[in-house]
Amino acid sequence: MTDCLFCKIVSGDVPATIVRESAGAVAFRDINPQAPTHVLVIPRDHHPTVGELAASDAELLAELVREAHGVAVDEGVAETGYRVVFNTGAQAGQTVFHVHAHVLGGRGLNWPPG
Ligand code: DGP
Repeated sequence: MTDCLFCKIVSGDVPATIVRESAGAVAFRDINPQAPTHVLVIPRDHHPTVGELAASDAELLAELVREAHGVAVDEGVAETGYRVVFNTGAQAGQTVFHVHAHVLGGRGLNWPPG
């Protein structure tokens, strides 16, 4: 999609600090980190939400989750604990409608989230 911010990160038209790539996914640091590790994992192809992605390409969703775990291993937070979050819909805080997994770690994370 031409006016999608995260599609532009995939194409290289918008710069980002990319930390990991796979055939179907790209992982880059969040511009406004909420934890010492805060990385976004996105599909190269445009899908708006995790629900739509689950229905249309479940294998690609599995790849996102594998990559999220890979980020946690690379960042050294897999053993201590990390969180994977898909904000879905405006009320849940989704602001960019290109599905993305937030990978958060490196500090204690409260539950329930706000
Ligand atoms: P969400 O609110 O769940 O849709 O998350 C969107 C995230 O995207 C938010 O944590 C901030 C991040 N973000 C927004 N614009 C940019 C950008 O231009 N570059 C990077 N690296 N992250 C961005």
